[in-house]
Amino acid sequence: MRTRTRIGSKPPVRRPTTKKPVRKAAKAPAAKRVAKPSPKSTVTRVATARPITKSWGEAGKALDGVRILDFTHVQSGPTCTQLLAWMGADVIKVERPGIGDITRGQLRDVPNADSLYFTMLNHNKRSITLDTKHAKGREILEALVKVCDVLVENFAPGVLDRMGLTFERIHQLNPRMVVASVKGFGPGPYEDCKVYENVAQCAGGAASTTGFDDGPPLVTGAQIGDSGTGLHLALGIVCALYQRHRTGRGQKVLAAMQDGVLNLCRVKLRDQQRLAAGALKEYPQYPHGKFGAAVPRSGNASGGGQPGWILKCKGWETDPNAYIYFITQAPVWGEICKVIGKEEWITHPDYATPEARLPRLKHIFDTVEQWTMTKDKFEAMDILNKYDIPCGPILSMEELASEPSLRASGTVVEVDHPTRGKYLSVGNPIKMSDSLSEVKRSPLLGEHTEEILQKVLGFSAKQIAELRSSGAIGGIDVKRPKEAAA
Ligand code: CAO
Repeated sequence: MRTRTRIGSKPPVRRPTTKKPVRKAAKAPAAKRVAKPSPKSTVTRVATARPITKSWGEAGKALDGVRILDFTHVQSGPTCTQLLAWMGADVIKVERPGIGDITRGQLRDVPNADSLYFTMLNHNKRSITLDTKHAKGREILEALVKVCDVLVENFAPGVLDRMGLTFERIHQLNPRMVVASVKGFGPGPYEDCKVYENVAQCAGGAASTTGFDDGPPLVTGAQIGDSGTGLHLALGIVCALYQRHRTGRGQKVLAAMQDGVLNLCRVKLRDQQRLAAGALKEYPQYPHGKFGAAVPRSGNASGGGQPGWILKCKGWETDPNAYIYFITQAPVWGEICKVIGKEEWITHPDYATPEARLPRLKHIFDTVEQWTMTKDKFEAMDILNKYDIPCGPILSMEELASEPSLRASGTVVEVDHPTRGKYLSVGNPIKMSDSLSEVKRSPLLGEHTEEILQKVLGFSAKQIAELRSSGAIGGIDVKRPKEAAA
C-alpha cells in the first residue's frame, strides 16, 4: 500500500508557467564547470536555466536517479536510507540470506511477520539477499558497487574491510561512489567499539545533562543516537552528491554517533563554558543549590533564554500525561500575570524584570501551576495561546497516533503489509512542495533479489538459478500469505 503525503490537505498549487513551452535546455554557463558524469552514473543532471513547466509535485522526486547500495541494519543506517528513499532514491538493501536485518525478528508482535522495528525503518526500499562472504556473492556485490551512486553502511568498525570492500577497492571499482558510514565513535580511543543508541546518548553528553539533580543520569526516549545520526549522515550524503557535480568523484562520509549526539547537545557545551562566569541562573539549582565543575542535570528547565517548566494540569493524579510545558516568555509577562490572577507581579520589583524573576522561578512556576491544575492541558493550551504565551501539552503516543492533523499532513501514516496487515508509522517529517513523499511498505526478505539481478545487473534466468544453487543468493524467502490470497 502507498500513502501519499502532501503538504497540508490542499491539492498542489499550480506553478506559474512561462507562455512558451521550454523545449531545449538553455546553455547554462555553470554547466561547463560541471564534471562529465561517468556513463555508469545513474544520476540524471538537467542542465536547464529555466524552470520546469510541470505542476508542483509532478516532476518526480528530489533524488530520482540516485541509486543507493544500502548495507545498513538496526536503526541508525536504516533511518538514513529510508529518508533518502522517501526523497526518491532507489535504495537496494543488501541482506544476509535467510536472516536479513536482525531487527526483522526483534520485538516481534505478530508471529512470523517482520517486526514493527523493521517495517517502520525500511519503507520504500528493495531487498536483495546476498552472501557477501561467498565468492559469487562478492562478485555481485562488486557489480552493484559499479552501478550505484552511494554505499551506506553501519557495520561494526572493520567489517567492510573484512569483506574486501575497502574505500580504495570501492573507488577502484567506481570512483564516483560516495561511501557513507555510521560508526559509534570517530577516530580516537574508542573508534573500534560497537555502539548502540543508549551508549551514544551516554558518550555524547545527553545522559549526563538529562534528569534531575538528585537522580542518576537518564537517557531520553527520542533516538538521538541512532535516528539523529542517520539524519546527520543523510545530509552528508546529499552534500557529497552535490560536490560530486563539481569534482566528478565520490568521497567518504562519516557520521559518528558520539559526534551526532554532542551536536544535538551543543547548548550544554555552551553552558559548560558559561559556568566559568558563575551560576547558571536559569537552572533549578539557582539560587539555593550548588554548581560543580560540570553542567548539572536541569530537570525540565528550558534550554534557552526563556525559563520554562512542566506543570500539572487537571487530572494529573490519575493521568500520567496531564501536564503542560509552560514558558515565562518575557514579552508576555504581563499577560501571564493577568491569566493567573497575579496582576500585581506586573510592576512588583521582585517580578517585573526577567533578571528579578530568576531567583524566584520555583515560586513563580508553583503559582502558575495552581492555575494550570484547574484546567485540563488542552483547555490551558487554548487559553494561553489566546495571549501568545508559549506552552505545549504533554502528548502521549496514544494521542499522537490519533491526532487528525498529523494524519492529514502525512506525518503519521497507515501502511498495509502482506504478512502483518495494517500498522501506523511515522511518514516523512520533511515536507517538500516539489518532491512529494509516498510511504511504501518495507520489503520482505529478498523480495527483489531476482528483479535486481535481472534489471539492474542484467543476469539471465539461467544465471540466477545457478547463483541460487551455489548459495550466493537467498532462496525464495518471500512468503506473502495475504497477497497470495488476494
Ligand atoms: N553476507 C554475509 N555476511 C554478512 C552480510 C551478508 N549479506 N551482512 C553482514 N554480514 C556479516 C558481516 O560481514 C559481519 O561479519 P564479521 O564480523 O565476521 O566480519 C557481521 O555480519 C555483522 O557485523 P556487525 O559487527 O556489524 O554486527 P553486530 O550485530 O555484531 O553489531 C552493531 C551490531 C550495531 C553493534 C554494530 O554493527 C555497530 O557498532 N555498528 C556501528 C554503530 C551503529 O550503527 N550502531 C547503531 C545500531 S542501532 O542501535
